Amino acid sequence: MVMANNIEKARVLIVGDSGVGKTCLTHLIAHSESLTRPGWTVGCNIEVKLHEYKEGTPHQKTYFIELFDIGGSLSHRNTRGVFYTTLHGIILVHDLTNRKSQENLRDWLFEILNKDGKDIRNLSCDNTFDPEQFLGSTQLPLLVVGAKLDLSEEKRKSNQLQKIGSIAEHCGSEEIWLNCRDSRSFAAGTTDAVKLSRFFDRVIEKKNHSRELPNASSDRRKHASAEAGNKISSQFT
Ligand SMILES: Nc1nc2c(ncn2[C@@H]2O[C@H](COP(=O)(O)OP(=O)(O)OP(=O)(O)O)[C@@H](O)[C@H]2O)c(=O)[nH]1
Ligand SMILES: [Mg+2]
Repeated sequence: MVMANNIEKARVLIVGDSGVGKTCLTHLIAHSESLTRPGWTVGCNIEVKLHEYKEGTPHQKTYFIELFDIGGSLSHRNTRGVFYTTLHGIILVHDLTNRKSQENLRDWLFEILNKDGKDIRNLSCDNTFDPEQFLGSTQLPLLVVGAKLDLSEEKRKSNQLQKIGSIAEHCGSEEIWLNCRDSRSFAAGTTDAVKLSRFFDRVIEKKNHSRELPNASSDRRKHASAEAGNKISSQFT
């Protein structure tokens, strides 16, 4: 039997505006069940998911994915930076019935990357932060989740992700739309379950890669910072 403390860990941050559904989503991922009445998250709520890396291949290995579900309320803005120091992936969550919550994902990304990659701090005021370029060069895996699909008649009918102009398109990441209160949303074998599993595989690869090359990420960061400084970024929407 594998001892729990021999299992390696990788960490994913789950961010987005208050009330978009992060705690429901986190619970669903970790426990495969729905959570009907979550309270507002104060600080950070941590859940753990056992993930089979490269399941079904000779490289299969069990990992812990630590899910850091960050309270989205504005009042915690100044203190939540402590959670951004070690991370191997980010899930950006928005509410499909609230367009503003999608637009705000850019600010969330900036808040995290700015903390993690201190080199880009000075770019905050002159609008030159380009998340796509920065993410590309840090190779930090990203997943975008649109919650409350059950409440969005329009999105349910269209039955297709409209990625054009979205942050997922801009950053070249996958996007999932779902009802976080439906325990079947990540049922085995569904497209969304496969997307999530692939995302966690990339998170683990990111972790293993940064361990192998301890200096590489800071080199890349410097490079990204220099490049981002040369580029005027556009708005997402
Ligand atoms: N109908 C529906 N309700 C949802 C869904 N996801 C979340 N909710 C509800 O939305 C409310 C807020 O969800 P939370 O998961 O607490 O939101 P949060 O993003 O964690 O909010 P903070 O902790 O304040 O940052 C709760 O009442 C949930 O039950 C969904 O997919 N569909
Ligand atoms: Mg919460």
